[in-house]
Amino acid sequence: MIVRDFNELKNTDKAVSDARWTSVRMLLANDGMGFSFHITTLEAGSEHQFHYKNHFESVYCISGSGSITEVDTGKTHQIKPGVMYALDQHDKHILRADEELVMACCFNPPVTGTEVHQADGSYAASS
Ligand code: 9YT
Repeated sequence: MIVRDFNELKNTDKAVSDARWTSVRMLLANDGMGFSFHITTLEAGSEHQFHYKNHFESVYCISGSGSITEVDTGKTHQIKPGVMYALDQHDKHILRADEELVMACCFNPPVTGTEVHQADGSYAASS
């Protein structure tokens, strides 16, 4: 069994930050679960374009409020606690945090922890 505490990991190298978001990686590829599990916090007022071409991702809102826009259709969905979205089509999307958003995220395949966002908003496929 693996048991980890967000409040301990947030002060270690398992906490990764980029422009206006921080993500604590609770599970990574080398944990052998077949998915990675992250708690991502997006700053109030921030906007992010992501496109996980090489991963499926599902995201559950723990706290905060904002919206997600599907770039291909222009459709926007409100995000609030209890809402989940799953990028089952590797959907290119824009995420907006009206208030600070805290999200629980799963990636399949799992991220290794060393990925950085490429210019197109994706993470490279792990080798
Ligand atoms: C909310 C969201 O898309 N989170 C993605 C995960 C985060 N960018 C990370 O852990 O790399």
